[in-house]
Order: sequence, then C-alpha cells, then structure tokens
Amino acid sequence: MDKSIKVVVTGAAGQIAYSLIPRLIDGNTFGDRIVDLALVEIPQVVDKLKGLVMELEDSYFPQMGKVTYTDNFEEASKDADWFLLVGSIPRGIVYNGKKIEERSDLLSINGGIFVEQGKAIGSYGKDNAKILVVGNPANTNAFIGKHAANNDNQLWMAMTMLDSNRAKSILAKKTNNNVSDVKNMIIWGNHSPTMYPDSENALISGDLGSSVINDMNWIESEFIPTVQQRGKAVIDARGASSATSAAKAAIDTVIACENPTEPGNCFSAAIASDGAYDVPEGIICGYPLMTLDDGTIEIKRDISLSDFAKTKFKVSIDELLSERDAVKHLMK
Ligand code: NAX
Repeated sequence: MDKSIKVVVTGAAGQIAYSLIPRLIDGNTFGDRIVDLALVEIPQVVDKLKGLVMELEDSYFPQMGKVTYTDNFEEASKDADWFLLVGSIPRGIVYNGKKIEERSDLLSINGGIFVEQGKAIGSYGKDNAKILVVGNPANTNAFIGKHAANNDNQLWMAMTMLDSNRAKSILAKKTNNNVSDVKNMIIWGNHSPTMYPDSENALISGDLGSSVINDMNWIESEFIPTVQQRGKAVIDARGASSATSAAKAAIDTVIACENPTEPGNCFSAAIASDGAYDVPEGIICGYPLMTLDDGTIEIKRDISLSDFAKTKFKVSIDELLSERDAVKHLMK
C-alpha cells in the first residue's frame, strides 16, 4: 500500500472543517499512512488558513505530511486520492440580503461551484479518487460534480452518515442499548427532510429492528421525523448547523470506505444509482454500501423493503428527480 495519501478539503476555514481536518492526520482515519493535506477556501478567507496550518503544526501529528492551502481548486486537485467537499453556502445564513432556508435556493447558489470542482477532479484527481460531498444539497451537488468530472473510475458520494449516526443514537435510546449495538442503519434517498431512515432493517444487538420495535406509531410519528429534522433542530438550538457531528460522520465515511466491511454489514452513503432497488439510474441516492476486500465499494443488494418503506423511499426518490430537473441547465 502507498504510504502516503493526499486529501483535499474545501470549506477548510469553516466550522465542520475545523473539527474534521485534525482527525484526518491523527492516525485513526488513514492508519500509519502519511497524509498530505490540500486545504481550499474562497479568496476572501483563504488567508485565515495560515492560522489553521500553524495550529496543525503545533499539535504534533506524526502522520501529518505536506500541508498547503490555496483558493485555486485545480492546483489543489493534482493527484489527490480523496476529496472532502465541505465548502458551500449553508442553510440559515443571510446571502445577498436573503435568509437561505429553501433547498431550491441552495441548489442554485451551490450548483455552479460543483461544475467547476467536478471538472478539475475529473482532470487532475487520481483516477481512483474518492469524493465525498458534504456541502448541501449534497446529493445533487455530487450529481452535478460527477457529471462534470466525466470520469467513471472515480467514486462520487454524498454524505448520509450523519443521518445514520443520528438514527442509531435514537434507536439505541429507545431500546436501551449502547449506540455501538445498532448496525446497518440505512438511510435511503436524499440527505434532506425526505430521507427514509430504515429502522426495520437496522440490526439492534444482532436482531432486525422490525422484530425489536413493534411500535409503528413511534416509528412514523417520532423516529422518522426526528431523524429527518435533526439538522434543523441543531440549528435552532445552537444557532449554527451541526459541525462536530458532521465532521465525525465524514471521518466515519472515509474509514468505512478504506476498510473492508464486515460480512453481512453495510454502511450509509449516497452514490450514483445503477438501477438498484428500482431507483432511476444516475441520481445520487442513499444506499446500503459495502467495501469489498479489494477496496471496491458496492451497493448491498439483498435488503428487503416493506411496503411502508417503499412508500417512504419513493417520496425521497421523487425529490431527487425534481432536484435533477432543477439543475438540468448545469449538465451540458
Ligand atoms: P461554514 O459556513 O462554517 O463553512 C463553509 C466554508 O465553505 C466557508 O468557510 C466558505 O468560505 C467555504 N466555501 C464556500 N464556497 C466555497 C468554495 N467554492 N470552495 C471552497 N470553499 C468554499 O459551514 P459548515 O458548517 O462548515 O457547513 C458546510 C456545509 O456542510 C454546508 O453546506 C452545510 O449545509 C453542510 N452540512 C452537511 C451535512 C451532511 O450531513 N451532508 C451536515 C452538516 C452540514 O449542515
């Protein structure tokens, strides 16, 4: 295995990145490999990264390699193995005099960024690069970026691990288990309030959620809406969107991709549909995934969805299709 790895992080001066970046070089995420970091920001704030680099230098991370920062995404992309695309305009901030609450606003503001970044990744990133989009609307940003990259050897993902971790925590509390006893917590569909967190196929201390929780009312009226709305609840409580939990989820996704998945298990992220589970091809959809021994990442295809699950999942697929249609003009 190559002893060094290059990771690009956008939005590097933002709040998620502040929690995320140190974890990339602490030896847990990439083991004993040396990690070169290319940190990217917009021109207005790129100089702030000097301070972050100073802090990284002062932290004694033995796995830290070369750390660079720039506002030039193409330059940062050269030969990168991983791209963590965090940079975007988050919900809740005032942008050009308007409070950004709606996904449609996020789509139009952020979509353009991902065309340029996608082209650079396709041309300059490693041929087997993995790309995790965190910046919202994550699925459709990844859809735009993947199309612009036009390089099918690279793997584009959108993050749903935070939703999965949130759902695990709620199921663990409900069933008096530790959070680590809840596995296979699949998030189907879009990283948005339409996502379907699948309690029925979760494994709770080894048993299927459908057999452990016999309370459809709780699932429908509490569990699902709480997971779907958790991002907003954190914004309301904290006055800022989720940061440390989002950073942890990004790290969890990288670790899940870098290490073979235990037989029978799966992890959550959104990738391009190849028609699996009757999802229209191409849209970036939340699926159960497995990392095989050779490092390939595949959709786990043996999950059975109840009629209830299919109805919920369809709502999210329909939303992804409408987002796809809304960004058609960026897909030339
Ligand atoms: P911050 O506003 O703290 O940081 C975002 C940073 O991105 C800013 O420093 C900004 O200058 C930078 N940026 C904007 N455009 C850029 C570009 N073209 N290239 C490089 N940098 C750029 O936001 P933060 O709280 O860190 O959140 C970042 C994104 O994550 C938001 O879009 C947010 O909605 C999204 N989230 C996604 C989650 C997920 O589960 N997929 C959960 C958490 C979070 O809400």
